[in-house]
Amino acid sequence: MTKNTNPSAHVGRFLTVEGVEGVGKTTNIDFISGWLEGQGIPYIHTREPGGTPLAEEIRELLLAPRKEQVAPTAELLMMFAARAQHVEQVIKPALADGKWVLCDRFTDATYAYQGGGRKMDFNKIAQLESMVQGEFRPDAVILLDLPVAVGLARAAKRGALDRFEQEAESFFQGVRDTYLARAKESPSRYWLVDAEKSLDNVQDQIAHILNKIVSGQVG
Ligand code: T5A
Repeated sequence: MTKNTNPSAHVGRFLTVEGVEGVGKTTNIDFISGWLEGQGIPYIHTREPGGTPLAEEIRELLLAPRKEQVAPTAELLMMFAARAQHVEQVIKPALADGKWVLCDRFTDATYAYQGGGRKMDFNKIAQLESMVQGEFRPDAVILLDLPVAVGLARAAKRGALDRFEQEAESFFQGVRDTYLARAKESPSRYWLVDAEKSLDNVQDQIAHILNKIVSGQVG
């Protein structure tokens, strides 16, 4: 791999990776990390919910299976509480330092899971997004897409299911539909990847996208 000499590669970019359960985010984020290293692009890798000690504690609260029903509003507020901490303590400082931020999920996941999955009002999510982030948004979203049943089967092979993974298939169908609708609404920000293909094929698609992002092309 030749190093990137394009000066725009050395301006911090905020890149997020999204998709339903088992779509291969973790696997492909490792691939993206290797690609950025190969290009000599400074970056940090982080995740949501989480990314700071406080936000990671909130993640544990959110993901732990529990007998008590979690009120959707409580879940939504915890997602944004973790995000507020993460954006201020980690994401913005890294971007200000000229680093790329590679983030496993961000606010698009809130629209997809709390909006599309839990059926919470998208306007309420937008209000919180505005309160926590102002106009701050990812520069690019890589959306890994596959049929829900395929992703759930992959996720089930990994062992114990967290609180979200225990939801019904219809919940994840709402998640996937919302991601796809958002990608359609904002084609300049979303890059769609067919994640049902073999891992080699998926990573070829991602490398192609990364080359375009580095060279400043839109989605
Ligand atoms: N959440 C999050 C919200 O509800 N609202 C929010 O605002 C946010 C930010 C935690 C949960 O929080 C929710 C969504 C989530 O339920 P998470 O940790 O990102 O988020 O949880 P998961 O989606 O479960 O992420 P995982 O990392 O556990 O799964 P991945 O990354 O999608 O899948 P991965 O890479 O582990 O791959 C799964 C398996 O498939 C294989 C892999 O080898 C692995 O075994 N695989 C393939 N197999 C065949 N072909 C391919 N192309 C393959 N790619 C991967």
